[in-house]
Amino acid sequence: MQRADHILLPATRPRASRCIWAFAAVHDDARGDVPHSRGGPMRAFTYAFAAAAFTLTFSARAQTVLDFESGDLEPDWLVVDEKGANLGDARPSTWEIRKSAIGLDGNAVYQGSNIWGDKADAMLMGTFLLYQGEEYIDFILDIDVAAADNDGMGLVWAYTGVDSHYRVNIINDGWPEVPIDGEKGPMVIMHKRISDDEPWYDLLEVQHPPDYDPYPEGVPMHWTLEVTQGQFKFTNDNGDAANEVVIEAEDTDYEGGFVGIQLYAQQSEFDNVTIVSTYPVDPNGKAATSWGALREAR
Ligand SMILES: [Ca+2]
Ligand SMILES: [Ca+2]
Ligand SMILES: [Ca+2]
Repeated sequence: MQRADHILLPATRPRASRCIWAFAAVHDDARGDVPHSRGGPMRAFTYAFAAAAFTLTFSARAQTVLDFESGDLEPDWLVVDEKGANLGDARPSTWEIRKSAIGLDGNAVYQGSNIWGDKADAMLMGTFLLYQGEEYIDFILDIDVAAADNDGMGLVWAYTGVDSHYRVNIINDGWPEVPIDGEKGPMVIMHKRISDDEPWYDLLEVQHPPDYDPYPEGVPMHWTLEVTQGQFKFTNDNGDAANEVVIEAEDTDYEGGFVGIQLYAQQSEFDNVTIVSTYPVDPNGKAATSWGALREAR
């Protein structure tokens, strides 16, 4: 039991993890309640029930669903804006939870400022919203999205600092104006953050039209990010208003960290963030970065 605790329980327990242990308890009770059964229907039922409970335990264990219905960003989420020197429009971000105005599911998280950077407009940057409940190594993240503007929006993962993470962004407008890596919108682009000053990001992969289909504004979309052993795959269904966008890249130095959202001059809503860890053991015991250290470094 000691070993199971160590492997299965995250340092910070999301609600989903508590469900797991409820299922596990049911499993144990089911075995204990029929000590005199020696076969027949009751025994078959017991095994079937135990198997079902195990399946539920296994599938429910690693899933976290964040639907914003509580109305509070804290304690699950942390806002991080780029430092002033990395911003061309430094108005602070305005992440808030509101009743969706762009067709998402009840309450959604919305960012309404036009914060963007850097000053020379050489790289897409701006603001992050980070899920601080758990760190992830291999995972599948699903999220509902709706954009009210045509600028940069995307996901970050393996976030251990503003200067250390991976990200994917989609943008329909023609920015950045003087791209340091030569890539400007419209595009879908995947990067690895390597520094807090120029050049900020290493290019991993990029697609422009006609390979990249610009996203619809004001239409709910669904994004999926799959990360497995340093292989990254991002999919945007484009709300069935345009062709699906798929981009893939890899990095053999990949380790893991926190996940979140990143925006550049974009006002948009997000909802139903669903994260399933596909890593064989809980990553929290292995991750080098504590959230406290991350907070200090922001
Ligand atoms: Ca919601
Ligand atoms: Ca624009
Ligand atoms: Ca804008």
